[in-house]
Amino acid sequence: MEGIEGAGKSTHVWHLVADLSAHGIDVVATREPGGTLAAEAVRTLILSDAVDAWLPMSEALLHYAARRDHVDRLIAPALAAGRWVVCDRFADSTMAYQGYGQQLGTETVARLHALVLGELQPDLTLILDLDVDVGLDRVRRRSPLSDRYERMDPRFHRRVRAGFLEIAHNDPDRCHVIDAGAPPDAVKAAVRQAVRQRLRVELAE
Ligand code: T5A
Repeated sequence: MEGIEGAGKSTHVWHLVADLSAHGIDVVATREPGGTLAAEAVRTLILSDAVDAWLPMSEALLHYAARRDHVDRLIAPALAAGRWVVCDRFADSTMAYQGYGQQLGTETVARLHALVLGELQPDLTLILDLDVDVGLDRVRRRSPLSDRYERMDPRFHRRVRAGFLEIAHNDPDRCHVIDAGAPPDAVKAAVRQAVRQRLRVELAE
């Protein structure tokens, strides 16, 4: 599940996991940056401190260090055991935030991905698309204490949103864009519909 700040990823990861579990699917919910002890430690490093604490390349390397640990210790073993994995953010976040947002460049992030994870990609990526101001407003209403990215310039967030849409445009077989400005129930129904169609699983209403 991908998208800008406040798009509703966490909310809909949990709805989806509940839907899949109710359908008898053995599913693991996890998040990035994080998901394992080491990756959660990297999360703390990345999300605290000043906006300019990390240079774009250092930050991308930290995200990929965390991701490799997350894949090796949690995601790959779960998949090997036949479980489903629903992840709140994954590699497209590095492409969108560091590649587009921090202007590290898409080629650089793609090379980093190939080096660290080879061709590993999710079977389905749901991109919750939302107006940047609406997303930041939702986040601020939820909690006035913001992390490093939430404090970044709205122009940064607009590049991130455009980045996600370009990722989806370039990889339509894997990515599905959902209007996250719709009411929560409509977003939930769109997520369910996309999972049904793309992963060919029956989910009850
Ligand atoms: N990052 C991460 C990178 O830069 N590179 C990377 O490679 C990776 C993996 C992670 C930060 O790290 C960056 C991106 C992030 O900035 P985080 O704390 O995990 O930090 O932040 P987010 O993933 O952005 O999570 P948020 O909690 O901020 O947003 P969510 O999960 O999209 O939104 P959610 O579900 O918590 O909802 C936000 C609020 O909106 C309401 C919810 O009730 C909640 O109050 N809401 C709605 N309101 C109205 N209508 C709807 N349809 C709504 N859906 C949800």
